[in-house]
Amino acid sequence: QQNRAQSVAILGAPFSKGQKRGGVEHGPKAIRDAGLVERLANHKNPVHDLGDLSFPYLEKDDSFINVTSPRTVGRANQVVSEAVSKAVEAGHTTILLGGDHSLAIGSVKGHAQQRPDLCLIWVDAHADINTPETSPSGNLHGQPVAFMLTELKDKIPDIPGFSWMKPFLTAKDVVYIGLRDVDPGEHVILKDLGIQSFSMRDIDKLGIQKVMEVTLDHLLARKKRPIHLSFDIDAFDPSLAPATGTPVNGGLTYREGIYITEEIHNTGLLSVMDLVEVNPMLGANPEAVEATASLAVDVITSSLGQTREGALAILHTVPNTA
Ligand code: 4U7
Ligand code: MN
Ligand code: MN
Ligand code: MN
Repeated sequence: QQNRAQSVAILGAPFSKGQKRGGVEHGPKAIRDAGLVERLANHKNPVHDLGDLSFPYLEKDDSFINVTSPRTVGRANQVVSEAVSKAVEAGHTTILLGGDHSLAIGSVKGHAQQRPDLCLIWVDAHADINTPETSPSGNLHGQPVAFMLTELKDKIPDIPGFSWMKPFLTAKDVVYIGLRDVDPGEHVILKDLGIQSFSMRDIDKLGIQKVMEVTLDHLLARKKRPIHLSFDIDAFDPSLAPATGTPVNGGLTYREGIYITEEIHNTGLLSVMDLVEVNPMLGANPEAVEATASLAVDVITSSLGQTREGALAILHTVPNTA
């Protein structure tokens, strides 16, 4: 039932405490204002905008080791996890609008509750696999993957706010695309666990077509299973997506980004998608913010089947003039 004949649910997650810059909590509004729901009006199945989640405010939330706002991020992710799990259970292809990338902990966890055999495609400039000990910043948006992986269980201390979850994914279920800013500790983890990853250099060398072929083969060759796509807008080059907190030069072109999502759509297996790290307070001007938000909309619509060659629509034949 996770096939094409599925309705779509949109969930907003206005949350920013996985990092220290203000504004990313306005990402869901910016993406909606860029016309997300209108652009999905022709979608073959119903689209339900479920509105924004609300997250508990915690008065006191001291750092743990160097991790900032652990209880706030932990509780918010518990909310996300329950909402995503419910939406998937209801039969929706679910789109989570961030918010910062720490939200992926709850999103992937909630998805896995319904689809334990899921695989994860992480499109990002960053690997987001720091442990609390390796993190240079203490920001949880740079650590979500580490919280998910069973192989890293012993590397993650008991962080306040996270007792509700246990690791649930293995390293062979994950593929990275777009990496170009990987911290030393993360590099060791990627190597040690043998995680399949395609850096921007790999994309330069192989081309995006080959990268997607190997990615989908790695994850799906043995068995078809649901895909979780976690898409950080900073995977794109900052010239295309300037309104984000941690831009890194040398990112995906528009065509590479859209090719990734088209190929994922073509599997018929996309089950949940996160679109995160759009920060409308960080563009140099309103045009920069609009460009970033509108790019986010394009990524989402193409993941859901909008094509560049023109879709097979209700109109199968060209009408004759009377
Ligand atoms: B994002 C960083 F040190 N690796 O851990 C860290 F460079 O969700 C950046 O991908 C993390 O945007 C970026 O803080 C997190 C840093
Ligand atoms: Mn990133
Ligand atoms: Mn990220
Ligand atoms: Mn970022």
